Amino acid sequence: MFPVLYPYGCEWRRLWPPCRPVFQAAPSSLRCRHIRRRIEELNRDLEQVRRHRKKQRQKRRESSMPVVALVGYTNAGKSTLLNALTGAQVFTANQMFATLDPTTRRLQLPDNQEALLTDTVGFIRKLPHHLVAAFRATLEEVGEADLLLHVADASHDRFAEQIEAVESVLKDLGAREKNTLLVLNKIDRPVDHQALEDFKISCRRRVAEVSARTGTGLEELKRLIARHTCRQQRKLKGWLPHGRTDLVALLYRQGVVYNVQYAEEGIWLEAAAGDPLWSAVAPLLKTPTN
Ligand SMILES: Nc1nc2c(ncn2[C@@H]2O[C@H](COP(=O)(O)OP(=O)(O)OP(=O)(O)O)[C@@H](O)[C@H]2O)c(=O)[nH]1
Ligand SMILES: [Mg+2]
Repeated sequence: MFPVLYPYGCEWRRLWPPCRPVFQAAPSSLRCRHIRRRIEELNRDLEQVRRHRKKQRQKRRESSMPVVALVGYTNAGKSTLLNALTGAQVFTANQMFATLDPTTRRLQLPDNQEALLTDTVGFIRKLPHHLVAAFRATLEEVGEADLLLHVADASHDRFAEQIEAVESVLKDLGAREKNTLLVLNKIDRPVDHQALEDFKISCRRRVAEVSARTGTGLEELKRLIARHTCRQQRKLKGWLPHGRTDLVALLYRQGVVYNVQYAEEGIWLEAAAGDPLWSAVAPLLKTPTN
């Protein structure tokens, strides 16, 4: 059974009480043919979007930069935080589901580290099914991320319930055990300090308190992200051949460099990097023999 179609571009809820369906007057065979054609077109479009996203994810993997995904209840301030951290200009609004398409931006971290920061569709307790397709992209982003930044609205009187709801969705996605950092946002607004303190004691994990609007706590948040993403990286220690300063430059940009010394034997390197940069450098390293 095909659904009734309403005029293109109209969101039916805005048109309530119901407007007249476009195809109401058309003969049923014509209606079916048109609907089938439209479904085929939409499926083709969706397939193209999927292919494009797959390519983007592939590129990200190759770049070896850690991927950080912003997750959280709708309206928690994820997109505002993405904008504040990266200087992006993603659409934000005081409404549910302002974001329907994940956006990724480069994030500059302390110690010359870089990461990719991805926005996602907000979670809620029960997802309306016209949003399931948009949400699928979020699931893919969550699955690929090295670190999840769980953003919560600390000024909301039900912030603890919202955090719980998001954690339950993450559990359903099998992402509960992922490396996650809880970010309590909107601390510039009046908050229930007692409830917040109680929550922090009961949740027993590292929490960052920030205001994406005023910038409070963002530098500390970047340091925490750097530390968390660094854990994903494997250590490199040894002598690189003389000519490979290109790899040193790459490690400065995409990994963490602890020590570099240029000597007669080559370039002494102590660093950390994620795959595939680690795989590119490690075979070239000569480890010291005692
Ligand atoms: N006062 C205050 N308002 C904020 C802060 N961060 C975000 N907001 C506001 O909260 C509202 C929601 O922000 P968004 O960034 O769109 O929230 P989101 O989590 O991306 O929402 P969805 O995309 O719908 O899931 C907007 O009106 C923002 O201006 C903050 O730190 N302080
Ligand atoms: Mg958003």
